[in-house]
Amino acid sequence: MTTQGLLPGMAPEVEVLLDDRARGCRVTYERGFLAPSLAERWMVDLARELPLACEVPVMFGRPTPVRRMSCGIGDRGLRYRYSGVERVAHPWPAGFAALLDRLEARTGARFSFALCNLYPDGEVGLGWHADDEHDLVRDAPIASISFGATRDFKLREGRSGSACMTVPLESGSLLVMEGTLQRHYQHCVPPRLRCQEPRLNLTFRVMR
Ligand SMILES: O=C(O)CCC(=O)C(=O)O
Repeated sequence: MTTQGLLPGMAPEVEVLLDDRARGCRVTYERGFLAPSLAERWMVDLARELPLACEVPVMFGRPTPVRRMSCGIGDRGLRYRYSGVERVAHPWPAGFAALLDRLEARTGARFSFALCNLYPDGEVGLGWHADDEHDLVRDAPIASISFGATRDFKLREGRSGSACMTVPLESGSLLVMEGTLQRHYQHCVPPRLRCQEPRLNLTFRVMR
């Protein structure tokens, strides 16, 4: 895949959306982290090349098929287990070395794995959860790059209650969750029935 548009000169402003100093965590957002034409091309290439498969997570104790598709990509031999699903790393696509370098410069983390989620349309979302699984290095940053349809990302404190923040994640944007965020907050991508376009998201993680 082409890496044109990944040049450091592209980096625009970083917005701090949440700065919870008492708990040592924050969330930042960078619109236009990837050039729009690059984001568009990668969306098509990734959806075509990656072995995306529908998930059957265990919800309320029962395997429940969902229309969201996912797959893991990353360093050889890594696997990620969550909600009864296991994703074994498919090799990084061509062009990702430069992306990983750029994410490292931006976050200080060398990501070893990314979970790819494909939402075919706005009926499909992802429920409240924290990325706090055993396979992840605790408190390492998680970097999320979005492609395609803009979808809301919500954040809430604790494990119940309403959202304290809603961010429309635009194509080519980078959202970074840092510090102890996964211990104290949950996030979700709620359904948006009016949205008919697909969206693809990559969350880069540091595995144990
Ligand atoms: O699609 C997104 O923006 C969020 C994905 C997510 O929360 C996850 O992979 O854990």
